[in-house]
Amino acid sequence: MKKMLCLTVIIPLFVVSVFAADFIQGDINEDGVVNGTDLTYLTTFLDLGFSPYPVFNMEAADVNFDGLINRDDYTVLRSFLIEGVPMPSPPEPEPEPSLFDTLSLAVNAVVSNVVSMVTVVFSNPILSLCIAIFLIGGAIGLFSRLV
Ligand SMILES: [Ca+2]
Ligand SMILES: [Ca+2]
Repeated sequence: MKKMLCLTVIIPLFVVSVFAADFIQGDINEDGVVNGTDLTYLTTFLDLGFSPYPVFNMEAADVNFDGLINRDDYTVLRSFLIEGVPMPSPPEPEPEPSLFDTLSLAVNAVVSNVVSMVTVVFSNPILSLCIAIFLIGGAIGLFSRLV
C-alpha cells in the first residue's frame, strides 16, 4: 500500500537531452535484451527518482522518444513486454536545409534590413534632404563629366 501511494503521488519527470541511436530501445540495463528486468529498472528509477543500479541507459528508458522518462514510458514498456504492443518508432531526424533554403533566408534577411534602413532614412526629413542633395550633386557631377 505504501508503495502504491508512492507510485500515485510522485510522478517524476526526467529530461533526456539527446536522441542517440547506439542503444536498444527499452534495454535500460544494457544487457542486450528487453525484458522484465528493464521494467524493474524503470519502475525503481521512477519510484526513487534516481537509479541505484550501476547501469541505467537514460536514452533507452525513454521508450516513447518524447525526451522525458516518466510513467508514459513505463506504460509503453509494460505493454510491449506483457501484451506485445510495439514500441513507438524513433523520430525521423530533421532534414538538413538545402543550399537554396539557406540562400533564400540570407537574401530575405538582407532585403529586410535594407527595407528597414530605407524606411528609417526616409522617415527623417533632414536625412531625406541630405540624401537628395547628395544624389543630385552626384548626378550633376556625372553629367558634367559626360558633357
Ligand atoms: Ca535489458
Ligand atoms: Ca518518454
